[in-house]
Amino acid sequence: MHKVSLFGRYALFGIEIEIHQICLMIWKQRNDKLRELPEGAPFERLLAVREVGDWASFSSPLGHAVHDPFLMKDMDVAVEVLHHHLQNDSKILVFGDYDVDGTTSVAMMYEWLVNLGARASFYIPNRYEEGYGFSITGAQHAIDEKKQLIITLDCGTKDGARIALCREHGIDVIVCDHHEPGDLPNANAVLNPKRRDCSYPFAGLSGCGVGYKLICAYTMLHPHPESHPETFLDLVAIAAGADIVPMLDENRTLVAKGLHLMNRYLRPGLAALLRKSGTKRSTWDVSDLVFLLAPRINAAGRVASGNEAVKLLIAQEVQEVEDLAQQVEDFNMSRRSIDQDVSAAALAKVESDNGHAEAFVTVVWDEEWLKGVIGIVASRLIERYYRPTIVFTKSHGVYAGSGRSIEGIDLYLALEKCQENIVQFGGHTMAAGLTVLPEKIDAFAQQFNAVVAEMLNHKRPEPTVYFDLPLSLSEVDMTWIEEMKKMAPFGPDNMAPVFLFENVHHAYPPKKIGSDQKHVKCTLKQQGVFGYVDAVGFGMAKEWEIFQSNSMDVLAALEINEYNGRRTPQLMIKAVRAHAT
Ligand SMILES: [Mn+2]
Repeated sequence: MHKVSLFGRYALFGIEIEIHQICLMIWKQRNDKLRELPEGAPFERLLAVREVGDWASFSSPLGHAVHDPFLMKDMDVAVEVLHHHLQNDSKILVFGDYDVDGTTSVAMMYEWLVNLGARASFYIPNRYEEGYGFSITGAQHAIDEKKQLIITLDCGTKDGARIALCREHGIDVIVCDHHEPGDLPNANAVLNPKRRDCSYPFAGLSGCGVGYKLICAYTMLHPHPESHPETFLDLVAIAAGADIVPMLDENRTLVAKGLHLMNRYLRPGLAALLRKSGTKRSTWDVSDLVFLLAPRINAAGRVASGNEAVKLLIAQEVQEVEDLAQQVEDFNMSRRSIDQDVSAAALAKVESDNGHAEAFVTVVWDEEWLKGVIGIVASRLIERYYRPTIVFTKSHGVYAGSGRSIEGIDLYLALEKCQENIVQFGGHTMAAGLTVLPEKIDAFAQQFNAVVAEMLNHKRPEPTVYFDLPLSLSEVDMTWIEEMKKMAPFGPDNMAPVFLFENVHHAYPPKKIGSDQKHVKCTLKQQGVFGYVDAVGFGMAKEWEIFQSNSMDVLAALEINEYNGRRTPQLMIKAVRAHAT
């Protein structure tokens, strides 16, 4: 089953979102800053609209140099501290978040340290007992175990108090993070490209990407026969795919290299996970990272513990790999069913809330909901209502919430403005986590609504689906579709191109296809234009009525269909509407 994947701009976080569930979408040209459309051949126009710049360089991300890691603030100190502890055979604790970014970073850093002969161990906090970030239990563990160095990955930026506690006990701390910084913790080094005082050329790295930079920097200064940073690019690529970071600049290079590596060699744990997923594919792209690997790796931390994910990513022994992969697959199955139940319950709650129709946000809570799925549920509620959304559950006496946002609303900023009703919060523009005292939950919901209403100027936003260019069917041509593929890897800020075809007609009656008749296959033509083009709309049978009409507008990506050795261009339909005359 094809997923309407990277064309949507919703927070995916490794979860399948079908964007055409939102029925009233505005169709909009992606780059509307351009006063008039560029001229020329279709591909030239596309590159102009995308403001790609130097195509020769953009189209070969594999060949790109990445940035010097020492451009990152504190990198020199981090390498020095790390070197000191490796020289002294110190006890090192690798601490990371329970999500995909965190567990891949921990697997990477731990494996690398072990390869160098270090006395390393790793620690993933329990989502339910400890919550997000460098936990007090984790700090206490490091103190009790007499660790001498802690490396935090994908967290730590906002954990000043716990880091200070460890420092008081003589433990050195290196933070590798990419979350929005507030007051910086007093760690020996805080590696975070989002620091205001960090002049690293690219702020969009994942947490795993930041950890990778530390490994690269160390290896530059202290080469070691067992230190091969590039062997971890598979993990860096998965983290970037799962963590909704911009697929631009260095991330495109790191992801392209990671996929290149995975297509030559798959680490045993990933091979096992892909086998369990039942996929028949033999080469991997970003959507496999996002839809096949990320949800499974995430499921461990959602349902049980992220430790199993780390163990699987570093496992080598055949039976151990098999057992762990099965366990993770089972976690993913139960995640799915819990996710469905909680989503249904949350929808019912919102529907029965009389005030919701007037609100600018969706805030919903229930003490019984599983904390591990509330972020996914928030994403699903956005699909339905298209509003910034926070879903809370109760955890250790407080409401713990997970929020997702829509285009144009910086969730982190919105929460910052509601601080008087929040115990703790952290995150990014499109996703964040927070805790709220039970007696303040109503006040928070009201204030959050007021803040977002203000940010929206009290105008309800309309969900928008973007296309790059209007095209004529006669311009659909194999040669440039082939060339366009070099824009990959696709992801946020570099979505796969989508085109508008106006006033198209059926050359033959359209057909419903697939075992469940959910998909549509048709052949399209345009008046006054030479040639027919085949088109497929996955999951589009629900728009059957529109497909019956004489004249449609279509938003579609362009792909090449291979059938019996014949290669022909094909429209992958993303949205349809009746053509307005
Ligand atoms: Mn992250």
